[in-house]
Amino acid sequence: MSIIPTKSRLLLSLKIATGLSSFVSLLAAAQAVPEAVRPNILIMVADDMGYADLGAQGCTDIPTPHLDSIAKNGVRFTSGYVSAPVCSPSRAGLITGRYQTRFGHELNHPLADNALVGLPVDQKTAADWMKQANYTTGHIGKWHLGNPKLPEYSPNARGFDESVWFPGQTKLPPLTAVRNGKPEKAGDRFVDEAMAREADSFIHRHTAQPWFLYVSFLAPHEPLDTPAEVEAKFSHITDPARRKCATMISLMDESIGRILKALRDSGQEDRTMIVFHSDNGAPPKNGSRNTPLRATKGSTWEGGIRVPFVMQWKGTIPAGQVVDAPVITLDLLRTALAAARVNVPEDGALDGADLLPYLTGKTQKPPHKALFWRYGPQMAVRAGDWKLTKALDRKERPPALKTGLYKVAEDAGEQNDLAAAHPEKVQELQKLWDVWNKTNVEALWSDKQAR
Ligand SMILES: [Ca+2]
Repeated sequence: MSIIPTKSRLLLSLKIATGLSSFVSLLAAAQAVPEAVRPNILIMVADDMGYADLGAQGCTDIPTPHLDSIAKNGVRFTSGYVSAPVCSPSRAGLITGRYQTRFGHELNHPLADNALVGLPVDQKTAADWMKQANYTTGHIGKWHLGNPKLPEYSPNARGFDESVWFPGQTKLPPLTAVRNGKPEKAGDRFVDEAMAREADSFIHRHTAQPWFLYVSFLAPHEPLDTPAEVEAKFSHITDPARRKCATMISLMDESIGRILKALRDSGQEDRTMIVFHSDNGAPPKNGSRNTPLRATKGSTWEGGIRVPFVMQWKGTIPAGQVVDAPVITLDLLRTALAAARVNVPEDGALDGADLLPYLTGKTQKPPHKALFWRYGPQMAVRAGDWKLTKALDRKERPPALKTGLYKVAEDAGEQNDLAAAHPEKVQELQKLWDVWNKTNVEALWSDKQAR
């Protein structure tokens, strides 16, 4: 059986037979995405980029035209969440489509990429799911789901046909890329540009069969490494950390521009679902900003878990949408599987929602009744406009856990604690969280950073 869907084959043979490429392009556009086409899935993730640092979200000192183009061509989620406020558990949630607290991946594992532990091997990853659906699967960039040098935790062992891992120690030359387990030197001037070059290659090499590609950038996480000639463009920014952050985000955005161009040049733009989000909010010191959200990375205040989040799928998801309904990165796997026409058993295998019915106007019902977080002693639940949280604000001295009830749909900065005025709401949300928490297990390892 051919791996090229019927309508694609038809268009391809028309194109070859007639040479009327403009006619075929028009025909393809008119049909939007043909039913038989299973889209490519491209998920791009920034590391520690704050909610405010997106042009489409009002940022004025860092240009992000390519990220903004994704929002313009598709959707910008104003309440887009990750499932944890730090790197590793956030990625564990994204890559499994499950609350990572269900399987103990609650905290950053010790020693980062040198860990002896990692994403539990009994957990099925997005790459495993997509590979079963005959997708080609690729990983490029950061990993942080276990030591990639250990056979059981490497990206290749977790469902990825191809992996180019970039260790995060530095973003400047000399760069090391670990391709399918074998280290090699990369000659690029900045690590995110090296990732874009790899993604460009992947996209051009895989045009016949649908693919799933996870591009995991290192910007703007510390260290604040920047090529001097690029940083010079931001010399008007006086705060050094902000200047370096602007440089890194700008370089990442240009890298994303190269990846989007590869999709266009290879004729795959309309059959690719593209997502970009940050893996957690900005930390206190990398120059990125969460304004107007409260607090930072490492907390279940909004500044830790609400992130820049945009998505496009031309011809299927209507363009120019700004969606305020809460969504979470756990939704991405289920949405990708729905797009790939994979049936998911209703046995609790996945926690996310398929976003397509909501984004295409087939339903007005928001994707979620409630979203939940547990991160060590911190917790949060968001249901509709409301959020109940017990969280740590690292900017306060001394940092201390605080509880509060906020109408976050109106009070994104979590300034107005309504717990005393609405005890019944506190009780309702706490009960929701308690029921959800019964599905969680104890953290598999400890992390003193968690509080
Ligand atoms: Ca991170």
